[in-house]
Amino acid sequence: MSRGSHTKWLRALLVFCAPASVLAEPASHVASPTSIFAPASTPAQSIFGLSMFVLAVVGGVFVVVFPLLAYSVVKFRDRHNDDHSEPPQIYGSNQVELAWIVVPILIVVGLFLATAHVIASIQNVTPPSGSTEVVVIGHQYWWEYRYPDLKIVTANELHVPVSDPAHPTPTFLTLLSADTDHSFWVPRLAGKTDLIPNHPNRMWIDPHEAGLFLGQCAQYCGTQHAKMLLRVYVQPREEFERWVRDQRQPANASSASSGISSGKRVFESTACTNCHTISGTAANGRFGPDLTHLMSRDTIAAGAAPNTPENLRLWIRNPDAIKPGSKMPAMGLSDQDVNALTAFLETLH
Ligand code: HEC
Ligand SMILES: [Cu+2]
Repeated sequence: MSRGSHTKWLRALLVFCAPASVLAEPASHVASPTSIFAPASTPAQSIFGLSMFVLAVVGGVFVVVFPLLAYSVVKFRDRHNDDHSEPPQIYGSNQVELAWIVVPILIVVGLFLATAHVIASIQNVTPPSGSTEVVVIGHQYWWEYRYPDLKIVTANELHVPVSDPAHPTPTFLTLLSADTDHSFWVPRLAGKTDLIPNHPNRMWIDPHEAGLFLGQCAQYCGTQHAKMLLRVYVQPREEFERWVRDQRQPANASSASSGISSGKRVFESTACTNCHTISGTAANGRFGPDLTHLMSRDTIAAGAAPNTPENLRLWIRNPDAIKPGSKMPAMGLSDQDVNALTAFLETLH
């Protein structure tokens, strides 16, 4: 072999081994915030364990089969001095035939049982006391979150408490859709579950550590499907309870300055109220996100943009500038009205 072909083989080997080195990296160093290799919740851990088991089994098959294949390819390759007559033929061998039927069946049955076990262990869980119930409603292109017991309605940023594995306080999600199919997938917390119109689905998460967990609508649902991002804020118990208290307050629609009160007037006298709710005002629309505590959110439009005054102004003037094809219309308001509206929205803590 020449030097050139040596480096070629080496490079091929490196490409081949790269995925394995990703697996070997410790969970905390995983670069992607949506890595399935860094599970932080029981359902995600079970799925991760199953993936590793399947990978080990198929890896074992590969390790046995590939060298045999490579050996035969090299050993029995066409040589120039071959006489090209047929090798001796063998008909029927009970041992060989049994081996290649029974062994694969055992492997497939093993994979089937392991998968069925994981599915059952995730699905057959009844909510323990102390668990949180959330109704998740998928909309084109945003998420509605309702906490029926806590009487909270919010959007796009799901808040849940940390669950100590010794005393689990999981969060159970009932998944609904207002229009078409969506799919809830936060890879570090759980597997993917669809939101299907007229077919409520259930899933649960019990995040073991605090932090922000990201995901993405995982079922194509229309033009802005790609900007239908999932943000799950996992908080220590006290912090979560503080969030709950704040969300239960009525809107802080103080009209301290004349700019703010004129913004409130614009809001209440235009179609905003048909699509949006602000508790304590006449606005009770449900087509768009609840804005009662808009300023408690880090992002707007399902994670499409940070929640800054500039982005709010841009969004109200022309939603398509941030999310082309979103279901909120540009209202054609004057600059003055847009500024007043933005000032008003910024009081919604
Ligand atoms: C026809 C219904 C409709 C009208 C009218 C409407 N909106 Fe919206 N609005 C939506 C929808 C739908 C979304 C979610 C868009 C998305 O994320 O894809 C939205 C999102 C928003 C958001 C971002 C909220 C968040 O948490 O992501 C703000 C702020 C907002 N609208 C303000 C307004 C204001 C102010 C008006 C009046 C000038 C208004 N909207 C009029 C439907 C409407
Ligand atoms: Cu979607």
